[in-house]
Amino acid sequence: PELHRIPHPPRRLPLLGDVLGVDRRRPLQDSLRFARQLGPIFRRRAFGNEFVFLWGARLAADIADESRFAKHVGLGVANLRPVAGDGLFTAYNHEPNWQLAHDVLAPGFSREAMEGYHRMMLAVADRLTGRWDREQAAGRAVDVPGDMTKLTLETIARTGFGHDFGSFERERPHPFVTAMVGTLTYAQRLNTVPVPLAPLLLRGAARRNAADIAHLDGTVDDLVAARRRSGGGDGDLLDRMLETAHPETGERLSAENVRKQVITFLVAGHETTSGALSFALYYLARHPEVAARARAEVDRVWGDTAEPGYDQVARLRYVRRVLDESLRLWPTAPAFAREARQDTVLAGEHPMRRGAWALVLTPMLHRDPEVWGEDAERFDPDRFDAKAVRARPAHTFKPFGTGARACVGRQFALHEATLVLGLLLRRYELRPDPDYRLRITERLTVMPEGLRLRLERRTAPS
Ligand code: MNH
Repeated sequence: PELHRIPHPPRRLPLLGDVLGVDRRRPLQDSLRFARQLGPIFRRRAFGNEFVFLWGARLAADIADESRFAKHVGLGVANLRPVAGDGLFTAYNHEPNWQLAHDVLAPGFSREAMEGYHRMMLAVADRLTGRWDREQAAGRAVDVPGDMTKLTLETIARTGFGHDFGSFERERPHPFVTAMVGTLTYAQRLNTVPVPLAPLLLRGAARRNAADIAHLDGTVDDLVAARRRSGGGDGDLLDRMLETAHPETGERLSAENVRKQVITFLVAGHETTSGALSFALYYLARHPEVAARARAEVDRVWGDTAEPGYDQVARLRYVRRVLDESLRLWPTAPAFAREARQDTVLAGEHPMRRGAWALVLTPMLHRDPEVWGEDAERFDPDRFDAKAVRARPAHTFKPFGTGARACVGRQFALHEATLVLGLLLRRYELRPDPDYRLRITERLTVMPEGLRLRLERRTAPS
């Protein structure tokens, strides 16, 4: 966008830019603070580059127009190219492998496919409750983000790739997770140093990052080799990647592209869902009246069926609203970038050249008082009842991004998370630590830091 009309922080340093008072480990939370000071569109300068952020509902709705704007692969997403290459999430719009992989893999998220994953999701959730039962019996608090990460990694690995990481059989995170967290953290850190100096300033970190990437590659190559030896799974994502030809062109994914897709889906398929579940459990523990209502719904809809069926998950309307409201306040992929496809004027006000881009700051879009009211900071799942949703303008709730490049795993994530919240609400009462204050860890994604809960087993009805 044309910059001079866009506000920026008042005190800028030469060369360094808007770095006063910022926390290099929390770039998102700094941007949220700037957003509150500077309004619906603003810019931050870092080492000579200007980055435009927007969050006002009118601007966000206009930049969602797919005829004039598209996904921009920049900043954190671009920094992940060495990890995920031309995989679905990091591919440039013009790369042919995007359309090819999209067409081949999207049917892996159809309703029929999802129904097939349901039993496996239940089986993984069973391992979580097994662990939580033991922790509860021993009088220990559970590590919410840690255990949600075990759950969501096992779920995507099992449903998508027929693979078992054995996360619940270990105390510490699986080395795949440690390597993944390393690469996400590194990709975020790259944004906080001048590009030409990165090799110097981040030399040690760059070496560790290369080792992390090698670990991810190695894990994936083993997994693919095992599948090739066993000669095919049951039509899961990995089968699609390896066997399925494009319905029209007959083209297949190359071996190198498969490697990037497997990494992409193992990472994108669990990290953000883990955060979403963790925030939802945080809010449920903090709002016993909401938890009671959600639990009553689970009891009513599921009764005492041992294993809820696929259709019984979608019927948990209120639990789903709890999840939506958690994703409103803390969308776990907290920004996405959009670029102009041609010279255009954003919202009738900001001229943009072809290729110019801006970041949509979702947590602020989701708190715009003009859309969500003066109490936008308050947790209230009723904002997502059908009537309230109909009354809201389009493009005001965007936790899964927008347009052709929006999240392909959305239904997968929502089904998994609603199912697991239902199972946990039915089984436990959640007891928060009264001294816990929400703190957010950032590694491109967001997570509640150090969240632990105590559990009580419910006696009825299960
Ligand atoms: Mn997901 C793209 C958020 C769960 C796989 N995802 C996106 C984008 C957002 C997003 C935002 C768009 C990013 C951008 O515009 O640059 N995703 C989420 C959230 C959750 C989530 C908040 C859980 C909650 N995502 C999942 C799951 C999977 C998945 C589960 C896979 C099983 N996501 C993807 C892939 C893309 C994506 C793949 C890239 C799609 C594309 O560009 O074609």
